[in-house]
Amino acid sequence: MVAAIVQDLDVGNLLDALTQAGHRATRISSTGGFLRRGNSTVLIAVEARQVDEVIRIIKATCRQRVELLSQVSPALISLGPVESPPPVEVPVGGATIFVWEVEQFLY
Ligand code: 2BA
Repeated sequence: MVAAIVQDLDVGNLLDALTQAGHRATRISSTGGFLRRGNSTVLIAVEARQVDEVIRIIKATCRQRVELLSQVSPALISLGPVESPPPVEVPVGGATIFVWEVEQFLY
């Protein structure tokens, strides 16, 4: 089982490339624990010999981007005008990939 957490901007191209290469995939909408922004988790069950190819496809279709993270909490803003520090740049992606063995696979 390959699970890839990818940015929503990349998931369409990833699903296209996987299906064109003959793989089956499931997209689950997910949320990153750090930024609390939406991302996508794609599950791809393949034979062990196909894992490298799937990882190549993920790397070819998902790229790194920079997200801006505001350092002022909404709670502080609600107290009145505050001088906000500049947002912090956070690199995200291309993809966070997990691979594990599947014990049973039933239709
Ligand atoms: P987020 O948790 O929203 O993290 C977004 C980006 O923020 C991360 O990008 C990383 O650059 C940074 N980041 C995360 N935790 C941090 C921390 N404690 N301190 C400083 N910077 C931090 P990526 O590493 O590319 O991760 C993208 C998304 O992949 C994550 O979104 C999360 O949904 C998932 N992910 C990453 N590592 C994971 C892990 N070990 N287990 C489960 N999910 C993971």
